[in-house]
Amino acid sequence: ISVSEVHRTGYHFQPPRNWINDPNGPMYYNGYYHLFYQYNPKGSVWGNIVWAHSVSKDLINWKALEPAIYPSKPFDKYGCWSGSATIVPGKGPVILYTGIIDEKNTQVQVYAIPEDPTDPLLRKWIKPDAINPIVIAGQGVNGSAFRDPTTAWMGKDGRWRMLVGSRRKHRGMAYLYRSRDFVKWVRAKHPIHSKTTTGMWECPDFYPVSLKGKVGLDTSIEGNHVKHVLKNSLDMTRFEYYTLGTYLTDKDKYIPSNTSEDGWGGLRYDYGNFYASKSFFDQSKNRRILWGWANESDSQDDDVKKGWAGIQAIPRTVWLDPTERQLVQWPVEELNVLREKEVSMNNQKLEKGNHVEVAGITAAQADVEVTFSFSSLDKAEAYDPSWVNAQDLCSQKGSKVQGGVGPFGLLTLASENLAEFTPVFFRVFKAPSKHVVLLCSDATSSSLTSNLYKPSFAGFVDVDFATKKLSLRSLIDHSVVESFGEGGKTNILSRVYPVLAVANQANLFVFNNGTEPIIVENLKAWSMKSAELI
Ligand code: DQQ
Repeated sequence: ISVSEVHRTGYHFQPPRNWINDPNGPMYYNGYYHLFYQYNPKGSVWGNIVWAHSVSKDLINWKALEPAIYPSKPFDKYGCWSGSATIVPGKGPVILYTGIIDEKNTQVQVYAIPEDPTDPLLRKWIKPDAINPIVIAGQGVNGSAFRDPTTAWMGKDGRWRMLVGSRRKHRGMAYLYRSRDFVKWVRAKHPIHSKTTTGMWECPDFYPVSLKGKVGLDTSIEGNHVKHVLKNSLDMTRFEYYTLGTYLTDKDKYIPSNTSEDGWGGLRYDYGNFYASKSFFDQSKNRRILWGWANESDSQDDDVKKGWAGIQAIPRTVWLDPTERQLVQWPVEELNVLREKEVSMNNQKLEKGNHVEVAGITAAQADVEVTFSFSSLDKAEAYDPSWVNAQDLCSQKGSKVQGGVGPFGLLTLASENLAEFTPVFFRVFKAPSKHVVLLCSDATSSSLTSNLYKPSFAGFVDVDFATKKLSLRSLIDHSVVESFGEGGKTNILSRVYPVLAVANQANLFVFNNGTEPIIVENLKAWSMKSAELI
């Protein structure tokens, strides 16, 4: 296998070649899922941005069509940047996206509709000249920081609303626009929300979640039985955060609840490489699905050599945790159709320093689900209250640093002699009145190659320890380790580029490096078939 192929994904979405970034305008319409995404048709670095287009019946196997939206008009001559789809009753799908009109990256919002609404694949899109651009920055708005319109929702007053991401100096904000006909949009006096010091809000997303159960809701649903989610992508760190809160519909204001931190330290969908995400309501299965882009973490030179860069994370169903303090995510159920050979491990005890191989599957392209248990928390290390940043803590206390309860978990993409491995593990600490659980996906030892970004990604896990168990699922795919802790409460996607632990030279282990013995109660692992990505 050539260098360019060995790290290609088998079931995470990527096109045959070239650069990709943000997922755009995802929707389900007339029997097909549509995924558009930011794409450079001319190379494997960012530039020449168009909306590439793929369709699927199951969110896993995709067929690429011609780019749907590309520079063709004065209002998008310099690029067709991110945006969203809204299915407008009686009208069909409408896409709103950001057009770049000059070399200074001045941004306007553009309206596009299918040329032939009866084409089930929605191949051709038109941008009516008479109405475009539908929104320009206007007075007091920073025209080079004015982009990424959301899916629109309709209020009780019959008017549509949508958000556009922006900033005023260092204050991040989401402007609110209203329209009666989806064509003429008027900016509301106040942004729906803003926050000091976060910098630009890219790719805002705003939607309701049900207080009960996992069902997803149409974006226009409002009322006492829902909370709202506002997510923003911060270009200064390439991290996203979200808050849960209340949408005051009479004032068109969003108020984050006091359980979600609003700002840099806020809740994250993913504590790893996951950016510019966007959700949509899948009316065929009544669920809300989240897409996110996972950038490369090798060098730009490597990307040029490979001829490709960027993947999409596995689409995730998203719902509100019963505690109402956070969201929960889980890979869409359709992914399971790729599960092939299955192996399992039951009641395997791991003493301090043990690692045990999970043999018999294609460890470089696999899905693993595991539940660990332990009989006591007494040996948990003391938690130092100054440890507020999970990633710093993980880089200090990696998998090789012995602990009390943990580190324990998986060694993914491991070479035989462990010269390379990407550990995904838990570590439990004892604070005065509670336990603090850290989930870490540490790329430090993932590759013998040196000029790679190898962060110790980590997040805290909000758990109830009544059961003394912790569960983990990891989707391993050559250069991707995408993990879901405690049923999807804390999730981390890492991009890694091993040189030894590739193809059939990759191995998978369970391990424990804490003094408290750990039981692998139940582990199931599957070789994964490749998705059709044609
Ligand atoms: N990517 C797009 C922008 C967006 C950014 C350009 C986020 O519309 O703000 O490719 O990754």
